[in-house]
Amino acid sequence: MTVPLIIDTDTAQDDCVALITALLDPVADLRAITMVAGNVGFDRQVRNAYLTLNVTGRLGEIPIHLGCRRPMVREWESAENVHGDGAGGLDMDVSGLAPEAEHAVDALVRLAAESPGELSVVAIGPLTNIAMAVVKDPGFARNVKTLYVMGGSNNGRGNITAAAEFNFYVDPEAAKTVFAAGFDVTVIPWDPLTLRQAVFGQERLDAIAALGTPLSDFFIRVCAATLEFDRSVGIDGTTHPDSLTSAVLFHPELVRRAARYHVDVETGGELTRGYSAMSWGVHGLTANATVVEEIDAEGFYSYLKGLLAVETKPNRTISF
Ligand SMILES: [Ca+2]
Repeated sequence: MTVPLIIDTDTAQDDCVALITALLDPVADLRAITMVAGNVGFDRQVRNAYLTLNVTGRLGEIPIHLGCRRPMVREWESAENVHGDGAGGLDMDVSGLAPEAEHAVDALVRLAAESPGELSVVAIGPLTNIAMAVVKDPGFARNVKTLYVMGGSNNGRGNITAAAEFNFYVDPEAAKTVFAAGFDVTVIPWDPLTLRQAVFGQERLDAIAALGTPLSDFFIRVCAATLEFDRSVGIDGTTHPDSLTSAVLFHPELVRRAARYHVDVETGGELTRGYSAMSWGVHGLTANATVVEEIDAEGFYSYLKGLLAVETKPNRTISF
């Protein structure tokens, strides 16, 4: 059985890897890519999505819808200090390629309404588009089968501040809106899950590089800037929160432990903007989300490595 889905992304580094999973995994039926303001400049993110489609040989097959270019009430803040251009300096001729005329929020609302209860959404950037779809269509949360969110930390450290993970920090109002909207939502947090179980150290990166495929070359290149940043902050490898999010949707058997939590997001704190309060059931709050706590880390790495070993034929020449 295939998994029909939309990926909502701020395409840079591991977002590209998540797109690769959705483009190559036979289980995945990727219906659209929706773009949201996040990691790097908006137009650069679109280019990174084209680069990813291209390396999988699927350029022109998946519609890209452009979404919100800034958070709901705040100014956009980038993570270019972490990701550079988000694609390791890779580039290509994008002439003749055009995103859809339909706005991402309209596409999310329409596609979910066209097949109620069937479509999953993997949200791996700030939650602006998802929240705006909730605002626009009160039936959106009900029409979506499952929402998989990369964001927040489960009573752990942040990455953009001590308290907050980037996606929730950039648009905390959107994140708060989404957790109050009644989705069937699964959360893949930054800490501890990603930091403990989805970091690829040098040995794994060497093994991926040795595959020698267009995809493995692309992977190493796209992850290079983030690897340098990660090492500068004491993380010994590349981090894969976004591809982990899509992977556990396609292969729930990768989840070793998950639990129900009440998740809410701080919008007013002086020091804690974007903090995810994940309450584990002892505070009298009704659970509204499933939070993944532990995965089969070796299985996740093997899964990605297996996909990167696939010999693809890029549609256009990749330059750098
Ligand atoms: Ca992302």
